[in-house]
Amino acid sequence: MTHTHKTQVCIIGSGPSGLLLAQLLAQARIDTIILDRRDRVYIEGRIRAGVLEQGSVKALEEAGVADRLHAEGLVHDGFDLAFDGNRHRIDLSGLTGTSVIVYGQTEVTKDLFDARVAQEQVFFFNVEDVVPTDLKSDTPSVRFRQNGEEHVISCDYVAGCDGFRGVSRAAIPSDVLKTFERVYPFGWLGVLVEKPPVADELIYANNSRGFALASMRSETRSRHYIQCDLDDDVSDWPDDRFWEEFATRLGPDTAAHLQTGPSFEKSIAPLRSFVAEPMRYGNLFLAGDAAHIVPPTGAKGLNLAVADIRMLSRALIAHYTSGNDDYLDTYSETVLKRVWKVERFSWQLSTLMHQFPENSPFEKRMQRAEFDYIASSEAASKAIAENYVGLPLE
Ligand code: RFL
Ligand code: PHB
Repeated sequence: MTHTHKTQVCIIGSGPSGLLLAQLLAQARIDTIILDRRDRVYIEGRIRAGVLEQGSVKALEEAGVADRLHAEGLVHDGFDLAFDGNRHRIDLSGLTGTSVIVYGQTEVTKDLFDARVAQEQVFFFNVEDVVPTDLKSDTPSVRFRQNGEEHVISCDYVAGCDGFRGVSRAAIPSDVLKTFERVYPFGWLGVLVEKPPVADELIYANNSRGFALASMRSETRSRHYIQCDLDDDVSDWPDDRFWEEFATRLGPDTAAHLQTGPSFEKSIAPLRSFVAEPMRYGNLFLAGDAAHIVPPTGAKGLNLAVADIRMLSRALIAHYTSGNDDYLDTYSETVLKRVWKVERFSWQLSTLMHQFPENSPFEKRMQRAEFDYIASSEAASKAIAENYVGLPLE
């Protein structure tokens, strides 16, 4: 027996993109169903991004889920770039008049889940074999299995918010979809530790042994990363080895303030730049990691997902409240313009701040010259600052 369901927008994926879209649509009384191949505990446990642009904060306010963020988030007015021991502060507030907020993706996800559960909205977790169909028709549907039972959801629109390895992008025929990709020759090893941060602000460091980032989740919890080899495993990095390498890369002056301790999370993520075009096929709309990936160096992955969702929710709300489809029709084109600018920034900062095995002595000198230029030029620092705090939506 097949269970049938009906909704206005079927959202595939319950990460930050899918959850935020559902909340913004709920505010406009638009009905949604969310499905995910994992469950809430698993999704909330994924340790990922940590820095929110003001535009992302505004979207969370509009979704009615920003109270804890305002109470617990840390406002950051700047961050440091370091190069072989020299430090240069990017004064975000002074250069742009704007700051960013340090608040973990895990917390954003928790707040969104709480809001949706409080409204008794529909989720299907642990679903399998999700297949979006009839996407070019006015009555698309999404089929899936849960606990061995078949389900089909008929809807007006499908939102593909199912991340880089989801099924939504794959539902676009290969003669329509164009993809662009750069895979970086290293990964990031990240640890969480219950110790105060090294400094009040984030430090991104390029050292001859590789990149390091000193970040945080609160005044008592730190999140640190180092560049590692792609074939490294977390078991290659016991805590002692991590702390020694991290301290070396930060340099003695900064490392003097480093408090070490046992890590309670340790993971390795590959670095990739990726864009899929177009982000619409019939009545399927892609958003977030389902359509694009950035390397984490500019802290843009989550913010870019939120920016997509702001545009997609605006378009769906215009359709349902005034019958105006202009925003739906221009969604892919408008969003992709900004996506490419953010891809450029993330690629540029990643290229500046990492050690690339293939770099010649000339390219290493170019990296150093670029750092020296940024450190000596307000214009160059401002270009970094305005990208870091977030470009306008359109
Ligand atoms: P997500 O968070 O990947 O959520 C997608 C959801 O879809 C579900 N799903 C499916 N559901 C149903 N059917 C299927 N066939 C499905 N396939 C997948 C998944 O279970 C999941 O729940 O995408 P979303 O919502 O677009 O959010 C994007 C952000 O999560 C992402 O951009 C950032 O986390 C990227 N990112 C980072 N960004 C930063 O700004 N700073 C970071 O430090 C940072 N670290 C990271 C990251 C991404 C990582 N990934 C994807 C491997 C570290 C990692 C490890
Ligand atoms: C983090 O705290 O996880 C973080 C912060 C800044 C980045 C990437 C990750 O650029």
